Amino acid sequence: MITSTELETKGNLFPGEVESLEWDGNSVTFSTKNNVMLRIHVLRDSILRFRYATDGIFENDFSYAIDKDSMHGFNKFQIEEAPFVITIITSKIKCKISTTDLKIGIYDLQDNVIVEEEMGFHWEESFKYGGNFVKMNKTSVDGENFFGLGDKPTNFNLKGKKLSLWNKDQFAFNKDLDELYKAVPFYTALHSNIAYGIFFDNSFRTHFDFCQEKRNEVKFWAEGGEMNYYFIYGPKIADVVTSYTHLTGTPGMPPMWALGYHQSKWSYFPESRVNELAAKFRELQFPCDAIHLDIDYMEDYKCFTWNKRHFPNPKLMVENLEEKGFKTVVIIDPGIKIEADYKIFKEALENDYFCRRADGPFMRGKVWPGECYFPDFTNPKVREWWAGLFKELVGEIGVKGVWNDMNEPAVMEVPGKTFPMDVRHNYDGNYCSHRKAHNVYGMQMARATHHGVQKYTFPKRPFTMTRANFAGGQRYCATWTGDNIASWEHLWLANTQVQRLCLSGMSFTGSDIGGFAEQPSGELFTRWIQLGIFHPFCRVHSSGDHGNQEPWSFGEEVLNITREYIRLRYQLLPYLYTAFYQYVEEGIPILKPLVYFDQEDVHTYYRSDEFIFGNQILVCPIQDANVQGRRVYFPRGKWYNFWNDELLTGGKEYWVDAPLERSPIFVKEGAIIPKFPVQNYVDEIEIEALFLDVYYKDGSETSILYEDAHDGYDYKKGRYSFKTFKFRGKPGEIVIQQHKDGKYITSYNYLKLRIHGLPFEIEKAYLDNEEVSLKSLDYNPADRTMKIPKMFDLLQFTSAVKADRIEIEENTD
Ligand code: MIG
Repeated sequence: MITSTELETKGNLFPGEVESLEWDGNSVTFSTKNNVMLRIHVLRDSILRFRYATDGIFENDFSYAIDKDSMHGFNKFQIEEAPFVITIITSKIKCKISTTDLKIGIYDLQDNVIVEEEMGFHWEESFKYGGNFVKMNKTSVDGENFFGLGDKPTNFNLKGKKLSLWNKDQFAFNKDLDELYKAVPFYTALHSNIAYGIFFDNSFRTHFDFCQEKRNEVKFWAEGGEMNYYFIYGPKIADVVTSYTHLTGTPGMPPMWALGYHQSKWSYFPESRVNELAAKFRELQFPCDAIHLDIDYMEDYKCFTWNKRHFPNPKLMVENLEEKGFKTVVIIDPGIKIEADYKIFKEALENDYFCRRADGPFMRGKVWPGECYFPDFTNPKVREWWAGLFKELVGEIGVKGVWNDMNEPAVMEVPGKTFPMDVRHNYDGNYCSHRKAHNVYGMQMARATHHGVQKYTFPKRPFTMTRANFAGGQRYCATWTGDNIASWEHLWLANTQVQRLCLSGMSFTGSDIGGFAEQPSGELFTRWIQLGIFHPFCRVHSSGDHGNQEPWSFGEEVLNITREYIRLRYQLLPYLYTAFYQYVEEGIPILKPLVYFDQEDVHTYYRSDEFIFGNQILVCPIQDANVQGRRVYFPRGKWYNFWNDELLTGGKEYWVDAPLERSPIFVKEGAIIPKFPVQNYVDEIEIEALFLDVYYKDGSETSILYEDAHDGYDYKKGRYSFKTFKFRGKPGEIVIQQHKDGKYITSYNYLKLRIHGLPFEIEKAYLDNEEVSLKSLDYNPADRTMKIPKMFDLLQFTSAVKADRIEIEENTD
């Protein structure tokens, strides 16, 4: 931490008494006697934005994080004036502003405290850098818990932690390390069954203290810029997270292949080795959709070049891989080798696209290619140029995905492992130093790469990923948790970090399965695959210098088990794709930590191994060596054991057997889980029938299914299919009602139903209220499978002749 003496400041300064008040249809602005201004924007009935200025002047209002489309919206509010307090009232919350000291309190309409301020807004002038260190202290009520903040490799619940956000390349990071690759200054707080979120939209290094220094105080502050934050009311965590995700945006649908299995290593070369790898996957019928090429595909690590000795004809190789069902994904780095006749270097130099130091020289630093200059991705012209560079790689050679690395930005052999603070940035016309641009540099590189890949893969969808990111960067790229280690602790970390990223708006994420550094045992690799199949992004990657990490490298048993699990992922693709659609459309995280699933259950505040994949599958990874089982906490509801259909009642813990070939997976009762047949890669076969696994419930449950062409943009023109299945069951009868929306016609005509846990024998079947023979449905009583035409509205199975006609319920979802 920088101390006051270093800053040569006068210490903390506070707002004075309110002198004037103005408002319009969107916001209320307060001015104090000492020239502090506070502007409160009412963005929605449950979202307020707070901005403070200390010299009576607000900064230019610019944010990389906020999705422009989300800034307009409904915002009706009333103002009440009373002595010493002004109250802003929306249809969900009340915000009270004290006119004596500008402190804020926010309450629900029943006057329950959501959050109040301790010291409130204050600041320290920074003589050294100019501007202020801007600070906020809020009161934390007893029993408050905190979640979110991006990729922190620490306990899921952040209570008692003090953390800061400053993107850093941390090879082989360890648990509880603070600064990592991503900066997401957003958290959700939960107390008294009320959740609210704070998004501190400031790209300087930010700090968060969740009751560490003082047990009743939450603080957040930044080393520059404005105190500019969004308050998001729940009262459900789900409302907070989806609202935040809506504010900062979501990506488009990925091509479905990107949800398949990815194989990577640093590095696969030469071409013959890549081809052997591909052949081996197909020979072993181990599903795989993507092969990643790390930095060795390049000539001297120069971006947008190929090592022609190792890859004499990249276009042909990429085509051959494509024919076998593999997409080629390649890495790209921000450092551009200083080499007078290197085309990319020359172009950037001539156009003045490289970052410069304060006094004019270029920002020079060592990375893989040797000494490099670095494009200023915060300059819109640079982003456009960079996007255009993918013309050959993607447009002509046919690479389908691009992986952005080292964009924290990482620099070797220098203090701080990044640019010095004096480096200048364009920041889309809001010129600044690296202190302000550092945390968004990687996001802006990811954005430029994304646009390039999007442009040249058109009319197909792009796949891009990034290591460094900032709030809102989920709009552009998938991400992974970086250079982890092949250890059991890192398997636990992968689980925690991916869940945390899901609660931070970044659902499309995964870890280096098996561990990047060091060598996993076959057991660790197996357990990691068993977790990784439930991560939205599923890739095995390793540093390559500690032995092989292909699934067949650990012997027959590991190969067979991991193949079974990867096949399960491929079977669950329609289910995962549906969860992805809900993320894209509604900002709903693809993985739901238990506290998100049931915040009323206090056990969930610290039960963070277990999570819900999509809406209805409960997963609890095995995270220790040699175990034969573990205790699993089941949240409310009843859950079927995926492996044997045993039904367990939630709200408590159970011992669950988990020999190496069995990881604990459970399905919510009443769920209808859509499945594909096993494939070696996405769209290998035309699906003839979709499987629907129906889990009996005495009661009702709604399930959904989103489908489209798996690629391309037709889904945006209404060519998708969204189905709602409403299950109702009671002893002696089950009913499934289907509601269809959208214009996409699926290739298959039949559904293959399998009913789990049915407590009676089916005697009669009715399709849209007409009795049909069980034989005509190919009904097999042994495993309760049958074949149903896909377009039904109503299905009914009974143990005896049914009495009445069933009325189709209006779809209320
Ligand atoms: O300094 O490209 O996190 O996935 O294999 C290491 C080589 C650079 C770091 C990435 C890792 C990648 C590696 N890179």
